[in-house]
Amino acid sequence: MTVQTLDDIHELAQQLRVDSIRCSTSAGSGHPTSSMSAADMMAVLMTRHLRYDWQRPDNPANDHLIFSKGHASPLLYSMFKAAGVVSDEELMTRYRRFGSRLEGHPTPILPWVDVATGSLGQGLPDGVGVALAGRYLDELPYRVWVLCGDSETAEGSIWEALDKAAFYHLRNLTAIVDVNRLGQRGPTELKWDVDAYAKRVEAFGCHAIVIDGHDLGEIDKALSHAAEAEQPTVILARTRKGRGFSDVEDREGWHGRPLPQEMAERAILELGGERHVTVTGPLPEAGTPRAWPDGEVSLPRYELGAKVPTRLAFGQAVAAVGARGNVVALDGEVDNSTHLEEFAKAHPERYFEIYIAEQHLVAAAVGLQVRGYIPFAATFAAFFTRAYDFIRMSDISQANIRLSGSHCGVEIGPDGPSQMALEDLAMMRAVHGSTILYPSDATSAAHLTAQMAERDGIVYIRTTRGAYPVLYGPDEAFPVGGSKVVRSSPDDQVTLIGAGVTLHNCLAAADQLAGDGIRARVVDLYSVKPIDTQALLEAAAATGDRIVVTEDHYPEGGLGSAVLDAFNDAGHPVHISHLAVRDLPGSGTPAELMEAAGISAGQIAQAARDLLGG
Ligand SMILES: Cc1ncc(C[n+]2csc(CCOP(=O)(O)OP(=O)(O)O)c2C)c(N)n1
Repeated sequence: MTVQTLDDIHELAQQLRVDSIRCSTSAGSGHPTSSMSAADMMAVLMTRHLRYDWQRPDNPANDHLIFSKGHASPLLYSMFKAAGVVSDEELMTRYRRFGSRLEGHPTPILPWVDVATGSLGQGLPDGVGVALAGRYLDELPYRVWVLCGDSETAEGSIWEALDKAAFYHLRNLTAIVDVNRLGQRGPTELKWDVDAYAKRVEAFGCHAIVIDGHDLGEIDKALSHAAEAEQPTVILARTRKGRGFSDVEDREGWHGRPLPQEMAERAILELGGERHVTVTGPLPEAGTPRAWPDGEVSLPRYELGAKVPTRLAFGQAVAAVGARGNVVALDGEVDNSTHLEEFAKAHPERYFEIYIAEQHLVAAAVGLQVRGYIPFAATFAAFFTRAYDFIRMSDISQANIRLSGSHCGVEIGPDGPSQMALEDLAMMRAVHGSTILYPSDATSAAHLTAQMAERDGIVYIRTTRGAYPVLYGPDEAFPVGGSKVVRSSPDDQVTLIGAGVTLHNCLAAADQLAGDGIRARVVDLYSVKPIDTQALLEAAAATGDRIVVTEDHYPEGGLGSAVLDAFNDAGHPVHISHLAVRDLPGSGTPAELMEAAGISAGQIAQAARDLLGG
């Protein structure tokens, strides 16, 4: 049947409820009541407002629909059934089953899903990123619709997102908050106080519309208003959890519980039985994204021996890579420290200031890459720890994002430990499929930055605050997964491995050892993940398995762990001498702090002597 009138839409909404119950009961898990409260809104949206070509999810003119409350996947997948792209059989037999694309929470394995959700407070921030792309880059009139839970709005990231949406005048963004009064364990903080929500939304600069989320006419009007608003709109819809089945409607204790078979049968009866309505909603008008022309990428060149911080080389290189029209950059209000300001100067129209909101920094990058852009987001490495759940989820989103963390380690000196990243390598190594680059000089930093643009997944570069000598000529190659033997001789006795500032300390240590007649091989491990296992094995073979690894990072999960894992995985376990920051640092000069941490040149040399038995 064709769904046109509000009566037809009511039928569709009941179908969405029935299917949400059927699929979760058949799976034995899922969130039917969270789906039922939002079914009326989603029925009106997909019938009259969501301009989406279901047969062509890659149509650039399509609207975007994001379920920030990803646990309402029964509702989303029931919409896919109603759109005719998922069969009733698949929904009933595959939902939440092993190997199925209909996972417990939505992921982009499904072609109609942009981003993975399920960790609450992330879908709306991601949607802001997509809306930024629509308004400022694609220059297409598509809209971004995001369904949020009311308990979800306790997440600060929701308010970071609304703040940025208002700042960037994202009138193409509509959040629909399903105010069903209940969260997981009971009532939410604000219950049905929709006026309090409205005040908060307006205080953040967005347009608030309060409606009865079960009145189809009101929903229709609100969605039309949202499309015409000058600012981002937040629809605050008062609803009832479990709406449509009296046994569970507005009752506590039914969050995340499928209905037992007998209850499901009664619920389906009360909802008017099974239906198999298919909807054809509006299609987007044809449109092509603005083309951003590509220029020539000409990387900065540095003189051997010149002292240049790797963070500066990163900034200059990313500005150069910005000659490619699809490269964009996002700053966490520290671009004069990370040197991302170089990109801002060169390409202001593809630069987004996110201010001090690191979760949003990552989420906006994820949203931008949904539309095919290549985002580089930069802040102090320490502050990415705050966005770790967003980084973790971006991996599940199969997102391609590039992160640059500056000011790593005790090397930053007087600012003290609050500004020092000493956990970032461990954190980033643990991300599935991530790439981690840690250059020691400006030339390698520039080349690795350029390669970041080419590489899929979560790509992280760790940069250093201080200025150290350029070690490599401008035409040297730095393949990801490689390393450099910076110093060697046929009769090396010990291998010193470092990256970033510790490579310079290793070189100084090798000089000291040479004074004692000891020959040290020095390896620049600029690619922490993937790691150059072959080079490590060769160095171990050449130096009798005598290896010192030194890192400006806590001992757990960093360079030393990466080296040990590589040897272990290669079936050649070794015992290394591992110098790392083992005590809580304070303030001081870089030299004082590295000495206190035991990672200075003198301490590396001593560790080498100890390995050689004297
Ligand atoms: C960051 C995060 N914290 C906790 C959870 C666990 N959780 C899943 S759903 C939920 C309650 C959500 O309530 P609400 O946003 O009101 O959505 P509703 O199901 O009521 O529509 C919670 C706490 C989660 N998924 N993500």
